[in-house]
Amino acid sequence: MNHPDFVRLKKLVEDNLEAFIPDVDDKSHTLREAMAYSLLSGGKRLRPVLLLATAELCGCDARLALPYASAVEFIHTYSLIHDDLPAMDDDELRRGKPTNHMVFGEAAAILAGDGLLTAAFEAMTRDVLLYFEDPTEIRRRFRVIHELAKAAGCQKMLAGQIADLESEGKVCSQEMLEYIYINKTAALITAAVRSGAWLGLADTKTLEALTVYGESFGLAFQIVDDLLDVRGDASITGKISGRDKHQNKSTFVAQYGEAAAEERIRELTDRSLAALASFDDKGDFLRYVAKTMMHRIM
Ligand code: GRG
Repeated sequence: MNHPDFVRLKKLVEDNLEAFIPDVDDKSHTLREAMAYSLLSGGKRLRPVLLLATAELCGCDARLALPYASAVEFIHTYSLIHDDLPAMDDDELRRGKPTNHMVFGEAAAILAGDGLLTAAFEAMTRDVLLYFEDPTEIRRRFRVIHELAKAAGCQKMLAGQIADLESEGKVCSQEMLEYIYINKTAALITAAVRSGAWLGLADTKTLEALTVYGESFGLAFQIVDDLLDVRGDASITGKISGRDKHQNKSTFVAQYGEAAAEERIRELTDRSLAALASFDDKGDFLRYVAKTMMHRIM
């Protein structure tokens, strides 16, 4: 992703992310080290960049959106740490480095994930406290907190994860597979896109268009991730390839093949672009992100 806006927004995220890790006592420095290890070990920063981009698109200064952009990356990183644990996907490599539990042990990795999830809500609510006298300012921030809580919670990301774990070794219907992908992956991406819109006080039509964009792009993103797992090069993906087959995962590619996966990615990308039809050139960056993601595998 070398679009100047991606580079600019990613830098803004990276320059500010560490400051949102709460200070900890010297006696618990391992916890902070484990949190910082995963948070600061690279990653595309896709979700926070999307949040900042839609905030700007809807008229909110990206700097004001930083606590929320950081929060979404904290939540995403927590999910990766927990997903890599032996009790879940049992992975050894993430973002090109040993996974959190390989370095700090399982107990510390669980706590680092918990710490990041909690810190996300601490960062956002601390920001709300700055605006406590102004109902409009509070309302737009609370919308985001509610949005991210729902996306990370038991109706979405966790629902997708449990269904994913329970589908191992089984053949799933396309409906079930997409249920898993929509919740496990697309929900947080959609919430990031919608959060920027809430911060910009977007109207209903804009919010609906961005929701369709986020859902379609998020679903395509997971199918791309499946294809990369089959075709991938660990030096590009930062993960060991072939893990889905090894774990007997029920993925779109495993069930329908690579050509069908490519076709579905194309359809979903077209749908995400169509959702931006009324955005004129202000939607160009979001169009770029959707197309670039599709071109990772085609
Ligand atoms: C374990 C709480 C918990 C939730 C699990 C999101 C999730 C649900 C697990 C993470 C592992 C996984 C395969 C998620 C699918 C989404 C995905 C493709 C994640 C990787 O996202 P990228 O490519 O990663 O944006 P970087 O490293 O660039 O941030």
